[in-house]
Amino acid sequence: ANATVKMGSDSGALVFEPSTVTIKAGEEVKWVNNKLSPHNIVFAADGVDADTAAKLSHKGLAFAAGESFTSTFTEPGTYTYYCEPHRGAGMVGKVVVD
Ligand SMILES: [Cu+2]
Repeated sequence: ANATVKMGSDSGALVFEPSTVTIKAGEEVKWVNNKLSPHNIVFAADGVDADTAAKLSHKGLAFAAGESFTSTFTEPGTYTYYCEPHRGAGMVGKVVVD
């Protein structure tokens, strides 16, 4: 993967770390389950069409530490996502594709 994001910080905060990653078109992001599971990845359809958002999302919950998801981003843009169980706690992130 060209960027790796931890789901849950090492210190046990409900965040994606880092919360923003920047990649180039055609590159891949990997999310690795870390602390305070379960987590998932849901892309918002804001500025991205719903089909693309659905394709990038991984709605199945990851429970085990070390479990991971990957998505490849083919189009430049800013993609926002959240963790469904922890959205209210502020577990949100962004992928910037140059
Ligand atoms: Cu979460």
